[in-house]
Amino acid sequence: MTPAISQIFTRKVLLILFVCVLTPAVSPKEYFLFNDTELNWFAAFHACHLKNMTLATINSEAEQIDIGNLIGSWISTKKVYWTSGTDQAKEGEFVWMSTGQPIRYKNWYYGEPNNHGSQHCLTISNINSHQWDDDQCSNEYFYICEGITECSKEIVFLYPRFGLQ
Ligand SMILES: [Ca+2]
Ligand SMILES: [Ca+2]
Repeated sequence: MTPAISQIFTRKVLLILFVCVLTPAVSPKEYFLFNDTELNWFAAFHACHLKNMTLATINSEAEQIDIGNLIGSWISTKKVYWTSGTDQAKEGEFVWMSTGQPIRYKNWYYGEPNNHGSQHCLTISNINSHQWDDDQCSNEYFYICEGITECSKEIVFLYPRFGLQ
């Protein structure tokens, strides 16, 4: 590497470190709402993969707030979104299908999950303060995908040992 290229590379690394790492509250992932087509849960899971993303997971209060801010609150139309939460494998044991991890952080609406009429897929909507509900996986709703942020992609590129799994 010539000194000039090395200097540019170093400057870029420092800039990315400053913007992406040293600034507070940077989440390694980013949510994307898809309000164009309503799909069943399986089709939504597939649709996210086709976009090189995964159906959303919510692992903390901070992520819940992020996703709630994106969805917004009820005005005149109820909007329901799929996440990757499901208890299809074993009734009552919800996991995030996108990561395979059990659901630890929980934000169920009062009385949910109730498995009413055989409900196995986790929705979040613009009513009920974005609290969660289990719903029939064959119903058609909008969906939320998640991907890693541009910052994270840069960091993974420059520092593979910090790679996000
Ligand atoms: Ca269920
Ligand atoms: Ca329910």
